[in-house]
Amino acid sequence: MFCFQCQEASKGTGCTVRGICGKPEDVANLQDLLIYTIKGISLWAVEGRKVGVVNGEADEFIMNGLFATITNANFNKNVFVARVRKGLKLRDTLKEQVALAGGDTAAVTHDAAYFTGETLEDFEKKATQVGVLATENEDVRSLRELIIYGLKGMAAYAAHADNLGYKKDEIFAFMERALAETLNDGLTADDLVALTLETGKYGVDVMALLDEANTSTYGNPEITEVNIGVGKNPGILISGHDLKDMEQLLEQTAGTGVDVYTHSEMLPANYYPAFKKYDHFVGNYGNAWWKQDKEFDSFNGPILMTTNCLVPPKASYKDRVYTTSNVGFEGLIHIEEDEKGKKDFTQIIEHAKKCAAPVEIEKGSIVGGFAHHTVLSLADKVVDAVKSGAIKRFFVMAGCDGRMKSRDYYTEFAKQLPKDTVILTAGCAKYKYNKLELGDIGGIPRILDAGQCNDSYSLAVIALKLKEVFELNDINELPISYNIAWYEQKAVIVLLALLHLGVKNIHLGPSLPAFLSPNVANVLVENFGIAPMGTVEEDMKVFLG
Ligand code: FSO
Ligand code: SF4
Repeated sequence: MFCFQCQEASKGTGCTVRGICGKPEDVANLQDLLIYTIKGISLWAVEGRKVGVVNGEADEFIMNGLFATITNANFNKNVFVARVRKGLKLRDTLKEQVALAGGDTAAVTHDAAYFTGETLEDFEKKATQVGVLATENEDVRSLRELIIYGLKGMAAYAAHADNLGYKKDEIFAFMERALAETLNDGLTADDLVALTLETGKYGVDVMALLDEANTSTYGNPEITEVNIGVGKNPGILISGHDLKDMEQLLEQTAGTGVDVYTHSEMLPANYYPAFKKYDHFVGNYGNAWWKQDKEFDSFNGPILMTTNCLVPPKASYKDRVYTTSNVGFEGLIHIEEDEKGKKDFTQIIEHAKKCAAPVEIEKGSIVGGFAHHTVLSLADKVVDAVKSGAIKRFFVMAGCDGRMKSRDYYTEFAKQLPKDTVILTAGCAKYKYNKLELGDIGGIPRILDAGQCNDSYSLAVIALKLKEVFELNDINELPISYNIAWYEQKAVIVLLALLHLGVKNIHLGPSLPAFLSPNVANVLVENFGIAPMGTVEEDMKVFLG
């Protein structure tokens, strides 16, 4: 195996025996083969679109396949074997559709569009030939993977929007074109850089689409005080990012005597008006994903993982973890949806009834809900505070949290920020500082949490609005600095989206991606001023002059 897609890539170069995330070698290889299969489907999808063939099933298969290979999403070998098998069938159906519609089938020559296999042995053999290292030139490999990881993040966000009935054909068409181009040996490094930036453009589009899906379905997030203590009833803990799952779980648990708590990236569900009507929605339990090995233990009740980040579960709570959608782990019960998009959570609810109430690990509350609608409704106040000098600078500290000790930097950075600065956050990165007492500036809290990592879109909307209000020509003239923490591939699409919007001088930590070759890293440094995280003191000087 060779995998270097996340921030924890072994030795800063790549995992070669078993992932630091716990992904075993056979699963890593089968994920490579699924990506290769998806590229093959994409070759036909691109050709098909030229003659009016659009296959919705293939679009969804590609989206979900990308999503399932994101770090900490799916560790189940059987899922990948089944998906490769299904993918090959879909690919061949699409090929026939293209031929029937008079498409240029001879134009498609790549092996990914034709290879065959049926048994596990066939797949395992093929998988070793089509992984990341199959691209020999390290710069081309780096750019191809940068694009693919951006697409994985894009696919995750597209999938959440799709679950709420929002989709855009342009986004599927782009994913397919970009995937097909990662097999094109005729592209130059410059072509691939251009495609990387274009990926950022569609990153903005997909986050806007998901924002529309979430806010039209559940209302605009509101300023909310979220309880972090516990009640007396048994509870179900829901983690991941999918709000449709959240809605269905709340509906089905109402009146059962079972409470619902959010974990990690589901915390922002507390900010949506549609979910506030449920009295048994108690609040948030615990912290970012990587603390689940302790927090799932003390929670006592069942846990529903709607997306990443799943950590291979410990024996002490393994029988209480349920998965759904693209999450998977051998031995855990997986909840499927029916044809109408409904999921039956009865067995989780019945399981919860037999469990003790959660052990209280924290008390009190945290405040969030500062997505674009709320912040823009406070725009006058914010603008006045900037004009009067009460707020000197904003720090966008969005992204991910993770278990590396070096991430303590972000806690320290937040603590040392001058009192006339405000942190704008989104994603699980917030858990590094969202329980600090940083106070407020004239009633504006010094930490404004917009929501999940996809709600980084909100931060971009806020920045663009401020640029307009202050009549600036360039988003970089705003008093906003970007100190982003990344971990997995959703952070890659967020980063590419910010680059597309013209944001410069982003600091990225706790380490630069292993998949950036020295030359590609240089392109990012020279054209966008991307810089690695330094020490808190050094960075504070750089940001504050
Ligand atoms: Fe975190 Fe995991 Fe949202 Fe990621 S829970 S690390 S960027 O999956 O998606 O922020
Ligand atoms: Fe290693 Fe990250 Fe890949 Fe897991 S996802 S195998 S930790 S690089």
